Amino acid sequence: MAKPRLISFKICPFVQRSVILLKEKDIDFDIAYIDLSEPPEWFLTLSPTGKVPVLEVEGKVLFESAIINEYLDEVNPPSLHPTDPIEKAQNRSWMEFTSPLYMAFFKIMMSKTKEEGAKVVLEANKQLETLERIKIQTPWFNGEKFSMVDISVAPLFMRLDFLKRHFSLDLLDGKPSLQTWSNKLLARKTISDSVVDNFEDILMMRIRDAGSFLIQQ
Ligand SMILES: N[C@@H](CCC(=O)N[C@@H](CS)C(=O)NCC(=O)O)C(=O)O
Repeated sequence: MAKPRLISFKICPFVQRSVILLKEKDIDFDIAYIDLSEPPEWFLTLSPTGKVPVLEVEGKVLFESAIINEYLDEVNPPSLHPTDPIEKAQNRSWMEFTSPLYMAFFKIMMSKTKEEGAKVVLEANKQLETLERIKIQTPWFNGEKFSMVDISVAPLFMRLDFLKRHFSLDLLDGKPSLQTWSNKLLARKTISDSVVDNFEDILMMRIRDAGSFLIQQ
């Protein structure tokens, strides 16, 4: 495979999913960061949705993080999916399940009032409780084998850990299986290396700029 180029925004969790996969598979890649508040013309020409991630590979353009990751997994064996079709399909369902939780994190960051924030936290909590109930294997989602579904949730746990450490907002409180899973994921090198050095400073700046309820506490 020719060296792919990933177009990124520094705090985008969806790009982070692709970065983790690229690192897990030890694929050599270039990364270009853009500012989504002022996307460059070349990016708008390249991206059909105006969203990151975009992967340029073999002279082609791929978009949507799940599709990018499926492609990278397929052309760089061994696959990080289970081989059993039903188990693989179930994994994909749970990967899909985690995606709206990223929007919840974004809304928590951007909520201006405590009431607004509490509403999003309540909704996110329900989804996390569902995930807690089905996470019965350890250490990873499928037991001993690290897989795509672990990658899909890792950026979320990184952001929940950030909320806990900086704002004492602990969405994993009372969810021991998820907490154990999160600890394990956040200790993994491909995951800790999947964000830029000043990742938390940038998140903090966004929270301040948004006038978020988090900093009014
Ligand atoms: N479903 C998409 C979501 C990607 C996404 O929402 N990316 C955000 C940044 S984290 C974005 O590019 N937003 C720009 C916009 O919506 O205009 C994926 O998984 O790739």
